[in-house]
Amino acid sequence: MNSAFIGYGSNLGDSRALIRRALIELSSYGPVRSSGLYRSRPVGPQDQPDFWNGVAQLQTTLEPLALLDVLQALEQQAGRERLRHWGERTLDLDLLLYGNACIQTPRLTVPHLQLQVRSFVLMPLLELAPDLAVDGTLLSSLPAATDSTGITRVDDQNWWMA
Ligand code: A4P
Ligand code: MG
Repeated sequence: MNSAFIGYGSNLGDSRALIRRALIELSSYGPVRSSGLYRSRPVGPQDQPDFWNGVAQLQTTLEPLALLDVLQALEQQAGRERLRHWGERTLDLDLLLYGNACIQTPRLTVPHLQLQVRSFVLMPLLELAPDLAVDGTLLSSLPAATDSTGITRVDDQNWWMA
């Protein structure tokens, strides 16, 4: 079994329902735990709605590229359209970490490139794994790990099971 951390985000449509459905479908590939649910102001273009964000941990035997296929299929199922870079979306699923793997292929970069600078990713991730380190750096020691500007935790870890 490998431990994968997946960042989820949505700011179009019925975001809570779309994320919940994706987490339930992910559960068919192994046990899933989620962080609490967060509301966050958009990073990137400001003329878009606030996001719903969180991180899920999946214990799975799926290999990284097979997992990316699953994540992209779930994005499609949620009616994802690629409108603009860092823009609005019904569902974004990013593979943040896959065990200790370091992957650089045209389709997949792991650890995720923006992981260390995004509070809306680090805060929920550290809820699930407070002692995580990447390349020898404790994620909890990064400035973005504690910068809660524009970010509010609005629900607990069981929010998607209710
Ligand atoms: N790809 C490479 N590595 C990965 C990976 N580790 N996980 C490739 C997932 N995909 C990966 O993704 C583009 C390509 O990246 C994929 O085809 C895949 O092969 P995309 O999601 O279609 O592209 P995008 O959305 O234009 O860019 P990107 O960089 O994924 O956007 P981000 O970084 O996900 O940013 N503000 C708040 N508050 N909350 C948010 O969730 N999200 C974004 C989107 C902007 N601002 C936000 C939020
Ligand atoms: Mg993405």
